[in-house]
Amino acid sequence: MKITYSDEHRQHFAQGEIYGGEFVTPFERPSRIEYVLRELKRRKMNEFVAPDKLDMRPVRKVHDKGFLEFLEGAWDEWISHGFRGEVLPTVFPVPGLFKKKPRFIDGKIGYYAISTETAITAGTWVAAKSSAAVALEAQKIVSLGERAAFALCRPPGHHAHHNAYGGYCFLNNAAIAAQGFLDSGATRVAILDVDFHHGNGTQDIFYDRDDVLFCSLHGAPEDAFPHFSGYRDEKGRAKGEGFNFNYPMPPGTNYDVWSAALENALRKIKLFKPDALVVSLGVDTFEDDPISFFKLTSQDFKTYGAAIAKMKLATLFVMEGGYAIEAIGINTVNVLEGFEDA
Ligand code: SP5
Ligand code: ZN
Repeated sequence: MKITYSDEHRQHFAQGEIYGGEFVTPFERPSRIEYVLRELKRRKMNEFVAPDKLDMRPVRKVHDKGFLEFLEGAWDEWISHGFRGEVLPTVFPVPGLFKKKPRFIDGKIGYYAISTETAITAGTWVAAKSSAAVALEAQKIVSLGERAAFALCRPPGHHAHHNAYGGYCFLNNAAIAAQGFLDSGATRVAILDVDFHHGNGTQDIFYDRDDVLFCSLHGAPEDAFPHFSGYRDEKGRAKGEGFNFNYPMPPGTNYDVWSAALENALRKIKLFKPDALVVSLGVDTFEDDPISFFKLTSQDFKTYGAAIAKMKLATLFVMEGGYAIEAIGINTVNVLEGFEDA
């Protein structure tokens, strides 16, 4: 299958995140993508396509105008105040505080951020736009008739809301691609999120809509980031009710349990009869992932790639998380190979 990719992801290389009270090198780093590229080449998956300049139209349909302006200008504004570190939130509105957008940069960061591990740096906006462009290019390839494509996106996207960033995500690449499918003539699009973390951003963006079905398999919010969403009773709102399915699972979840949830989600997707399927492909469900708690083996990734192929849908894989650096390539390409060999 064709793989879309841009070097511009390297423009986003934050130096630090707060983890366990320490300032550490972010788990989400440029080398993740190098490992995937290396493994793709090793297995002779060589059909790389560079993206066109980002079409902002689908981006503006899924993200808030003020939010996009904030992301674009945050670094310059930060620097203009004489700050010398990376852009990090220091304050958050809790429920009950009137949430009006502040004027000063610290207030705006807290207004738009969901968490602290996601630093904005000089190159973040360029990299975030290139990541969305990579997703949209792969969507175009599928809309033009290919059975499947892989968007090797970085930074990831599924934690980015209509008007919020965090969890290493700025623009919601999978949501933008789903919107791209609709704008290219699809009537219904399904999104299957297999990243270890709840796809809170994607859920937020499509929560009121019945043209995009969202199914997410993830670590239960009692124990896992993003902690405040991903419960089973979040089913959608208004017209969107019945078009959102969450599959929270506890620490230690292995493939027997995980694949039963996958089968259930695939049944919902089949009933929805989508014109295209977007897979938010995070491989942080791996047993050795440093920040997650599922127990999938490298072989399991191949097995579920094949299960997704059996849906016989036009399928777009969009890269999300995965932090067991050396295994990211093997596990990601196992999904793609399992899909292709099925
Ligand atoms: C795209 C994606 O996978 N984003 C994940 C962002 C997770 N950020 C916060 C993680 C906090 C993890 N705490 C784990 C304690 C485990 N020992
Ligand atoms: Zn994740």
